[in-house]
Amino acid sequence: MLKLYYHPSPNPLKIALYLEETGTPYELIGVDTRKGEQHSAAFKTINPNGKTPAMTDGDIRIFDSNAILIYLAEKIGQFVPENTPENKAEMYSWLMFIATGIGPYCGQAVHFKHFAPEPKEYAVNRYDFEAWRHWLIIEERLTNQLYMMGDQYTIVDMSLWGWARVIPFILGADAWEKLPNVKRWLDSINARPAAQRAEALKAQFQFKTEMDEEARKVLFPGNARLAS
Ligand SMILES: N[C@@H](CCC(=O)N[C@@H](CS)C(=O)NCC(=O)O)C(=O)O
Repeated sequence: MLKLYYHPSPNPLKIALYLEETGTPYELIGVDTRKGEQHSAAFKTINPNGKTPAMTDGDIRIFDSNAILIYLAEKIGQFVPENTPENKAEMYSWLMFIATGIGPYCGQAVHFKHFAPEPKEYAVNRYDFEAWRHWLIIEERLTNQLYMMGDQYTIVDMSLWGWARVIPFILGADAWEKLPNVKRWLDSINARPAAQRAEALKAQFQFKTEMDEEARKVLFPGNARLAS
């Protein structure tokens, strides 16, 4: 059976959504990243990068959320557009845009706005600007179509959904005023029973929620260099 190594955060949620949408049986294994479980030797044999999500399929291991989505889509064959060169070019382009743009810039925007010490004005400005720039490209894309690939709901939407759920935390409470088409698209996915099941998975665990000294140490290990 597939095993999903999971924490209730944007990247693992993408995979949970795909599995729930397709009704694929899987075992859910919690990785409490605020307690540092992502750094264990056992977990790093599955994801050498020490981050969630990761997955095993028998003896096969897969890590990095969009790689997992592509692997699952090829294995299960659902929520992918018709297999044409044009569709594949478009799908891979948006998946990479999300993996290399939306994810990292949103992650850093959250880090500098909510967790970094002062002075941070330069970094907040840079990452807020870039996170906005990426989301405004998505806003444009969704202006005249229902989903990222057109009329069809696909793994590109699922990948984006992981981050879109937390846009107010990333961009600010008034972000939806400038992203009405992203909001319309997000509401349509949030209304899906599979999205609600994916969101509810966290109730199976008691993940640490405090961002205390221990959590900062394991989530931001680079800070140790500043103290020395
Ligand atoms: N590129 C990776 C990024 C994974 C990632 O940053 N995961 C976060 C949760 S959304 C995590 O595990 N953070 C814990 C840490 O950085 O120690 C992916 O798309 O899967």
